[in-house]
Amino acid sequence: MKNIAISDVRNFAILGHSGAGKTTLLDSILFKMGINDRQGSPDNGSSMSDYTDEEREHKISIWATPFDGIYTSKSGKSVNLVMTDTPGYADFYGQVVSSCAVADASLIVIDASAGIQVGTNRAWRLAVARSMPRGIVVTGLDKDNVSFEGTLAAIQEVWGKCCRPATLPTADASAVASVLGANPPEELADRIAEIKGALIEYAAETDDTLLEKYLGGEDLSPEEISSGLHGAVHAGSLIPVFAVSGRTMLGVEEMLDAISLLFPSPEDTGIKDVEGNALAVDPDAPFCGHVWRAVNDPFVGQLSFVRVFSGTLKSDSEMFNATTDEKERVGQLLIVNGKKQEKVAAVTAGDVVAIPKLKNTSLNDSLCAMGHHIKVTPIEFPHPVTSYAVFPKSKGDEDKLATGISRVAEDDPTILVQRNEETSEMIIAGMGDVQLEVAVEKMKKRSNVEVELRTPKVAYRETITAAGEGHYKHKKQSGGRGQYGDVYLRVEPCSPDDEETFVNAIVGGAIPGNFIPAVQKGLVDGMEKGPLAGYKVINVKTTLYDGSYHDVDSSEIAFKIAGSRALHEAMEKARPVLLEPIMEIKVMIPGDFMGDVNGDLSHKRGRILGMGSENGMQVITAEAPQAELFKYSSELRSMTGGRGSFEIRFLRYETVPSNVAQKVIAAAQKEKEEE
Ligand SMILES: Nc1nc2c(ncn2[C@@H]2O[C@H](COP(=O)(O)OP(=O)(O)O)[C@@H](O)[C@H]2O)c(=O)[nH]1
Ligand SMILES: [Mg+2]
Repeated sequence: MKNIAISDVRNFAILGHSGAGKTTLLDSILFKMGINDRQGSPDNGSSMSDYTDEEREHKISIWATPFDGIYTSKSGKSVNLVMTDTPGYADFYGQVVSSCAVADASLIVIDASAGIQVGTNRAWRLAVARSMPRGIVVTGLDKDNVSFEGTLAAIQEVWGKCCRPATLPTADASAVASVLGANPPEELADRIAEIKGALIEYAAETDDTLLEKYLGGEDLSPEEISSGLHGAVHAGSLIPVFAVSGRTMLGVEEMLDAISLLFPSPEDTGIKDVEGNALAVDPDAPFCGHVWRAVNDPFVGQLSFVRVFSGTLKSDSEMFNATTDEKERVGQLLIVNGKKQEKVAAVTAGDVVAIPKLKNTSLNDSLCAMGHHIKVTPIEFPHPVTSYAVFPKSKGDEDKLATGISRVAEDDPTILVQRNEETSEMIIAGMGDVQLEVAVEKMKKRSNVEVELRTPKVAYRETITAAGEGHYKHKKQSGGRGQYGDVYLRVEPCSPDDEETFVNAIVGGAIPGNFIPAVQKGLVDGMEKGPLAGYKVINVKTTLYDGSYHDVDSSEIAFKIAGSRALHEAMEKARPVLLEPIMEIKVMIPGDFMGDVNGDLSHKRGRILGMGSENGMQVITAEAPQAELFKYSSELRSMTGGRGSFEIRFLRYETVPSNVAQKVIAAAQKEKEEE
């Protein structure tokens, strides 16, 4: 067990735009901490963080990867750093959401040669929404023609003066000095004195006694300054900015020293359970943790990653799953650093521990000490916005597909898999094409099944717009006993809320009572596949008003067939129409794209419902047919250079315009003929 106080734990998530340099920075931190004996890099596949096959192949981070180790500064002070490297690519945003849900702070990485980008803004908004204390890293300072001061000015312009340097580079970026340290390099002395003055003001403002002392003209002691700044970072009134090069390790040590001093500890964060009760962040309190990642990886096996919020968890013990109300047996506890695993006897608040082979536990479950029932708020993952129908490339691989697809969905909470009974398709839904492409590769590699993604079929519906009558006599005489069922019925439109959709108006026993359920069964069958194009029928009320029967030849099956056929005949006379799913879509974009996005939505048979702004983005709310939106995630990405995002949900069914309906009906007929 690590011999470190909870007040000396710093748990944070590393966030930012894809390619900003997060993983490179982390690799240099790991080298500095001695977790790695060399400096890994995502460029040549030696990164400790981007170690999975898919990350090495695509040369991007895909998974949230946690690290945990001890950092000892030059002064001899040790802290426990628990850090998660997150992907910047929008398709993998779910990983960022889960990392932030269990981190005490965030470190937002900005490439000095690119400035604030789409992914930086997305990370910032998430951190703000979660009220996370945060710091900013300006990296890439070894590159030509970059300026720390220039990037800082841009940051302050957008996010305000609360963003203040905690470390500063020399003009030639050969060294970095801590603003709070003694004996700064000559060339930085004036600038550091100026910033330090401002920082001391921040420190003083966090505490009334400090403020009094400061306003009275007294100097604050170094301890008072650092505890004041620690408070200011926690409150979000101060956002320290660090100058580094992840590549050359310039400023990495100075940054870690400052993080040790300034970032909050688990004790500061005031974690609450789902009912709002504060949890005691104390090794002696009852254990409480949350599963924020589940991994099924050939390298590391089956692991549940748990953030410990309070108490102590011991290996070879029992705990309680407060989400499923089941007892869970704990074997090993592992501190995992990429592919490296280290067994530990116990973990305490602030830690991220990996537990192998939990039987009754899945992602997003809360775990606690036996005899307790402590739950924290579950992570709310972003909803999938794009979907495809999945088919195995070779017939007969259906079973392998089912296993493969459920495995990828287990690892990634933003991938949902569902069978659409109406279209008989297996649907895989996710955040974007790259994510689903990676899922397809994984299925091939891990489950040995090659699959194809196609645009899903729309689950159209059929209904009627008028009343109509239908009659069908099912009569067969083929030797032996014949078949006889004769049905007259009427159909009329009804609303989805109507409870009575079948009326038996038979008088005088034209159809004997014992055959009525058979007619009804026939209607249910007939509604499953409508007369227009074989889609499910909705909002139709049927009245059975006449018929006839035969003493010997009438049977349930005969009345069932007659019911089903009479329904279709009646519907054909009742001006049947095709209905399609209409979705509500909420698109978030920077203002300059309003025209393009609006125009495109109108082209998609969309209706704009409203426009507004939210968190500095323009928001367009619209309704549009699902059929037009299957490719929206990639279309919006190319329209806005990745700066837009959207949410989508089902609203209702609506009549398909006749020109579109004709095509759908023709396609259905063709398919039927081919069968
Ligand atoms: N010159 C230079 N290149 C960097 C630096 N940090 C990252 N890179 C390069 O930028 C690319 C993206 O870096 P990566 O760490 O994968 O970015 P991430 O997507 O934010 O994790 C890689 O080719 C890195 O080698 C840096 O400090 N200096
Ligand atoms: Mg990365």
